[in-house]
Amino acid sequence: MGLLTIIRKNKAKSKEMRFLFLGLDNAGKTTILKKLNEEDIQDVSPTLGFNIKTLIRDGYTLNIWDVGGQKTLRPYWRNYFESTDAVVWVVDSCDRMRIRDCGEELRGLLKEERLAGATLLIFANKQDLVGSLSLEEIRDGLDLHSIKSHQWSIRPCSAHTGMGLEEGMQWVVKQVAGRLYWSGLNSHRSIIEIPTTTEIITT
Ligand SMILES: Nc1nc2c(ncn2[C@@H]2O[C@H](COP(=O)(O)OP(=O)(O)OP(=O)(O)O)[C@@H](O)[C@H]2O)c(=O)[nH]1
Ligand SMILES: [Mg+2]
Repeated sequence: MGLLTIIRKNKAKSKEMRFLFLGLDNAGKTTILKKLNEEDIQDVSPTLGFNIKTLIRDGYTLNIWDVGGQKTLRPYWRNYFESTDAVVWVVDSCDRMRIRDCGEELRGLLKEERLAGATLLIFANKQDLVGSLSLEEIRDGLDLHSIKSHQWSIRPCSAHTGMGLEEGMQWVVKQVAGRLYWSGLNSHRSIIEIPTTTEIITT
């Protein structure tokens, strides 16, 4: 039995996944996680260290690390990279001023060797607000098409209304499960999903 098969079998027994929620400060990471966990989202304050949440989805236990995104905290992100199965990159769709910064931080992250195999979900959050950037604007602002190293998908969502959250999580769980527990799914497929017209781009 090969090493990869043994690892897959052990992982399959525990059915656990490790997710890392990252993004600039104020993007909505903590609010998204609270909403997914059916907690009150009224009084969310900036994360100065990290939060851990455990969610069960599709029979898998998701151990989720939510790390503060303030500039002074970003150098500490690397402490959380080990054994990460998926990165959920949360974007504040109303933060036009920092969309380039956001792209640069994301590109820096994707160069990390320890994240090499991780699936990438980009949540375009705060879509409930008037004037939020469209999915295409965020895709271009973050230059997502240049990402060839990771399997990625960008999804619209709102932590306040809950729109798009479960769908996004379903996608990422399915991709990680496909990679860890099954070998049949395609890898390195990139998808952009737009709420009204769905466009699928395969790179
Ligand atoms: N309208 C709207 N506001 C949101 C949404 N998601 C988050 N917010 C608000 O945005 C602010 C920041 O949310 P947080 O969840 O603290 O953001 P964060 O990414 O965890 O920030 P850090 O912990 O500093 O990295 C809060 O005031 C939230 O209520 C959303 O989908 N819509
Ligand atoms: Mg937070």
